[in-house]
Amino acid sequence: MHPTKVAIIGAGKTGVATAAFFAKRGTAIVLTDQKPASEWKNSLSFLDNRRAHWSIAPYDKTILTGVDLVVPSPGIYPDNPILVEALRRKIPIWSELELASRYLKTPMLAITGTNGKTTTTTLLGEILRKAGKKVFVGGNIGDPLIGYIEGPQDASWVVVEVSSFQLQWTYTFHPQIAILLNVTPDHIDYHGSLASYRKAKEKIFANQTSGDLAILNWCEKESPSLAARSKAQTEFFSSSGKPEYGIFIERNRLLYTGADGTTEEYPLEMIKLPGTHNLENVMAAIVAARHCGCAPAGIIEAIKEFRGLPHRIEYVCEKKGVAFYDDSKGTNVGAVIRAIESFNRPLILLLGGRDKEGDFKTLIPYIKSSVKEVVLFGEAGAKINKLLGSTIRTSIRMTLQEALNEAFEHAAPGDAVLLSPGCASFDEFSNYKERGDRFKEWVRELK
Ligand code: UMA
Repeated sequence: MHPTKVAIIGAGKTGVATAAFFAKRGTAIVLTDQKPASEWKNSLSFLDNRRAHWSIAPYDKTILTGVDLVVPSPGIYPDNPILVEALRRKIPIWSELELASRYLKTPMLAITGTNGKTTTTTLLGEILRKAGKKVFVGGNIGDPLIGYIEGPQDASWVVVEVSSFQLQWTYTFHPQIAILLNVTPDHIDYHGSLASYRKAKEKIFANQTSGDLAILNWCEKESPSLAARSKAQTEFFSSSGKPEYGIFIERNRLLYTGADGTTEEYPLEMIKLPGTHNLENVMAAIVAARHCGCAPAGIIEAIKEFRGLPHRIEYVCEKKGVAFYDDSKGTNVGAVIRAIESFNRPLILLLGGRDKEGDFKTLIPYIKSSVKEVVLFGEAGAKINKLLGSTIRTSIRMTLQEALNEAFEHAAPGDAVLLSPGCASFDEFSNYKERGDRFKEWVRELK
């Protein structure tokens, strides 16, 4: 079906890319957004240069007049009155992911899950590139897939991070390789219940057939029934226990057994990212990469070089046996807890910056169980010191660089120094990125 008039709801990244796609095909376009048009219409001025038939409609059901397709942006909830009315009138509703996959000519590797999907998507992009393959990496990670369809479609694989919002309005979406990393409660306000959220996630497998591959987490209790329902071949990744096909941990290595009988070994020491969740991300990526035709030696090289996403518990380097990690994006207490929990080696934690009224007392049990010492810095240093009390070993320095030097002096081989500040950066830097970049520079200069 090619529509004659499409309604696009939401004029963010998805809406703009979708409008560009339809403009090229001569489809009439009508756009709306809950924000006043004055705030977003300039981002669509390119449509005039393309002589597209387009207009702006009020944010209500009048937009549906004469429309034969609705493309809602991912952030539009299913109970949005315009979508409810479109359903009542039986006007098809497709997500941009559904639309793009109908025109996609390149094999697709899709990744979803509550946590880890951006890391796994990025790593897979790196592994495939290292193996000499041309790759488009996009979807929820940033660049809408529909943008790739506009071009020559000359990649050997598209690697797409997909969210439950994007899966919600899919029907024919069909990745050759699909990964479901994990499902834990999230976005319940959008989906209504955990069951509906899970159902949306599982749509990643809905159209797979026997020539496709589904990659599942062995440690999730729903995986066996999902595997039984899947028409695709299934392989597992496992951080605990041994699946028949897939990858699992044995002593200091990962062992992979493919459904075709191949067996391979991957050294655990190649993984620089901390935490069991990252181990699972890496394992899922290995299984997918093997099925994309990447050789084990290249996969190992790419994983060795992969430092994680910038400023999110990113591995920096090792100095005198001490490993350094940049979690400058950890600007609240919850993020600091997640970062601490990712490590199973002694930690020196760098905490401080500009206070955002964080409840630092909630850190105490986590610090007591795995942190050797906290070095505080910046405007909030003294306040956090008071809140943590006397049972924790702390020291205070004025600046982040002084705190880093102090941490390095106190660290022993085998320790990790983690910048997870739990505070904003504005007392010393213009933003968290600058803070993280400077931290990494200073770490590399340490003697
Ligand atoms: N809008 C409405 N009505 C609403 C909600 C939003 O009119 O009820 C309008 C907003 O005013 C805005 C536009 O819609 O102008 C924004 O649309 P959007 O929120 O869907 O955002 P996009 O810019 O299109 O970005 C989307 C994804 N956003 C969401 O899923 C919320 C981006 O993922 C994604 O990178 C991008 O498409 C490209 O695929 C972001 C995200 O937070 C990173 N994703 C969630 C997550 O990872 O947890 C799912």
